Amino acid sequence: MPQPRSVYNFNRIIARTPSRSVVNGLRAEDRGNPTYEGVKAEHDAYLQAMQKAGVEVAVLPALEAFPDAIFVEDPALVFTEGAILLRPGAATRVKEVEEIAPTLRDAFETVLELPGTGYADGGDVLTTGESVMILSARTDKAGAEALQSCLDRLGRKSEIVATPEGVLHFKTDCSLLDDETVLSTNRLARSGVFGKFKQVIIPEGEEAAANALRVNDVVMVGADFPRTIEMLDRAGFKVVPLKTTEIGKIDAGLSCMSLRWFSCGKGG
Ligand code: CIR
Repeated sequence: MPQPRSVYNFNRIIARTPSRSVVNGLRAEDRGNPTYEGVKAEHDAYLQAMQKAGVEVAVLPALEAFPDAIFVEDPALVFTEGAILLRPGAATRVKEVEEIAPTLRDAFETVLELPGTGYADGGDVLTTGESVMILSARTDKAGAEALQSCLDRLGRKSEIVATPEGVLHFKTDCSLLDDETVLSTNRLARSGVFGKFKQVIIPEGEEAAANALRVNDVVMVGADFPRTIEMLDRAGFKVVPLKTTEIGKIDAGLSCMSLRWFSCGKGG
């Protein structure tokens, strides 16, 4: 019998080397370009932390034509049961799906494609015991419903909830700390989406720290957020601070740089 495991137990990830064009990555508000060297260093440290957390890392080559392709979380979703190819809501990112599809077809026996014409970004999906799905600037109603039909086929329950105005991706503002606890910004927690969870609220002024990432025993947190780090440390979590200053300039955080799943061997 397989051991019961938590949704944050992963043994494999897929990541993608940043391209030099990453400096032109999409952003809602311009705070200056990130540097390629800075992004690369942050990405390297992230991959090292993943290995240390016990995960086998596959790294795909850089794609110069797609500045945001380093953020592999958005064009697809992966689970032990299979993968889903999505349709990102940003026009410049739609073709990232074709780029990642062959890798997913090699790694998973079941690879579903989002039906219809709606848009859905992986960054809008928080996988808990259920999968919480969201409408946001990037995921529309048609995309969210199409994604629900795919999740059904993989045997995953899901719900569609609303992201507050001004939040790019659902996971921009929250992450899972353990099976029953979420880390959330105050604005997202106030919207009432996490009714059944224990909620740990990000200290005011450190909202970008909400995109933390629980992987096995550790919680990866942006190194620029000392109050969040201290709070989680005191709460007993094993915190691994990682620099996100450069990727933060293009609206990214720690979850965006990998597709994570627990592989039981063949077919996922
Ligand atoms: C974008 O706007 O698409 C990228 N610059 C950032 C993507 C962040 N991805 C994520 O939160 N899952």
